[in-house]
Amino acid sequence: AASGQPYRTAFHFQPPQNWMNDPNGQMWYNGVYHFFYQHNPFGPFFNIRMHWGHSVSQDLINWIHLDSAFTPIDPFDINGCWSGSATILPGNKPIMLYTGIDSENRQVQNLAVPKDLSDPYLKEWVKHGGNPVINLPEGIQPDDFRDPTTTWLQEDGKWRLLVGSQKDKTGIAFLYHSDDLVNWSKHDSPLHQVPGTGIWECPDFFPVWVDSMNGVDTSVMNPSNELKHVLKVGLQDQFKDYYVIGNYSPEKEHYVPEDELTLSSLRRDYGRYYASKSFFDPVKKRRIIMGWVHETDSEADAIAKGWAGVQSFPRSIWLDKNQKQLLQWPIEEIEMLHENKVSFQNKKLEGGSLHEIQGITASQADVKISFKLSNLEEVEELDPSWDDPQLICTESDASKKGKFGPFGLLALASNDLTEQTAIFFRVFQKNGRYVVVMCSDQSRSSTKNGIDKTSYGAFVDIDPQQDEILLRTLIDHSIVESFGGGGKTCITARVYPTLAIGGDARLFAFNHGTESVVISELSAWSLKKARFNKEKPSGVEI
Ligand code: DQQ
Repeated sequence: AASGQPYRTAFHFQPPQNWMNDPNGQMWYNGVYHFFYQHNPFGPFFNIRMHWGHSVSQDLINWIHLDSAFTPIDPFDINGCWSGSATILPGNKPIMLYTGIDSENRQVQNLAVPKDLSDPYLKEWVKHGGNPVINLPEGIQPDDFRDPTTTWLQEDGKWRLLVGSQKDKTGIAFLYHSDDLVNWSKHDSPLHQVPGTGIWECPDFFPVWVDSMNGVDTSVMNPSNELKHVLKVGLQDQFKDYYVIGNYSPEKEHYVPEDELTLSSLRRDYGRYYASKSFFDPVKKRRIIMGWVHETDSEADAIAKGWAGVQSFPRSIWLDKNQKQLLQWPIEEIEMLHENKVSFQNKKLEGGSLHEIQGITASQADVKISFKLSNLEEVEELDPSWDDPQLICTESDASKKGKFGPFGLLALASNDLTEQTAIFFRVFQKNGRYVVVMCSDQSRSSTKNGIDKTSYGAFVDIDPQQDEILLRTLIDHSIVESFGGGGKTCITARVYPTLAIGGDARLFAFNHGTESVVISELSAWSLKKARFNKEKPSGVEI
């Protein structure tokens, strides 16, 4: 981190400066990954007149920043180029659909295509002359209609897409059909809707294999029930992404989730994370998602920093073997940045002890740790009224001694531990079953005031008698992104240490429970800095 900029990230995507929110239009095309994002190029704060920032990469690690792909200058988007998605058409032709806020402040959906398919970076985009291609439906408020998904093609030759909306607080994913991607008609019934959830932002709808970690392209059919479909929506009122897993039949245009979408539905991340979007990577046959990690400091802080907003590290995403939830894992390319590996095995962490993980750069690291528990008969009963894991983590922070837990990592810790971001587990029993809670406690993350230091928490669906409790944490100066239970539960925290910065940050494994736990294995690496370069006008990388 440059002096005066201790919170710039080393390997999490950021634009050179100013505001960034949602990931948009990710795709792989002819050897290049494209990442677009909601961007205000004029300051480190949100402004409705959004542009589409654009960066390209060959490995999803090192990025080249290009000029904005879309600017709000046409009647159909003059008040903002909002979120949208890419589709690669048969014949290898990319298109983009995005929301424009038109000259009358209505949200409409627009189409754009690359100007020159032989430009490897697809720098210039041409907005379709007939925009908008989808107008505001009747009976919908002008600011309640946005964020088109990737389109998918089915056997009847028709393209489909979803647009997020609401009517009288019922969250809606409108379904549209088209033969030519230009003329769209709204299907009679939405793909899905749930009363009381408010507007659905940035819907993401995609198939997953029932028995493979591979990803699958959005248009793939489901002849022998080898696929399920995931619908993820962002609830603006909650500022949280939720998803359901279900069965989709394009013939009947019917989507039936296996569980209802509610405020206790599954989430891709239980921390600071929103507006996530996935895409299919044909090179490695995987589905990758990124999500917007918003600041938790103030607007004055943003102005002092000159920037606001980070993206989560790209994750592979697939269906768990139990078919009940998604699993996520940092993409393997992170290994390009690994250096200074330290590791050990079978180390007992007595109750009330700390073990420093030395030999790596603790402010820029990748840590994998697994805990083995025994004597689980001794586990505490979970208070039956404690059904909200976030509340458990808030009421029992990292300093509160339990029996099994808290144990985990103290990341971005200062010398005297006044600053620390604790990621930890507690194990309980309830009705004869074990319950594992994962927490990320930001309450001591910074000595600074005026920061939202909310603690996050979620259950991890594992049986600690059978399985070790795995934790992987990516630490990057001001972001701590954690994967519990091998990717079953993800929690991202945004933190601003004042002491635990750069070379002064330390990393510990800790056990603050009364029972000992065994670290069956630890591996940790320093991470090199990824390259983020601006393209020179000549087209040569600086
Ligand atoms: N952000 C965009 C909208 C979207 C929201 C505007 C979600 O298109 O609904 O920047 O964060």
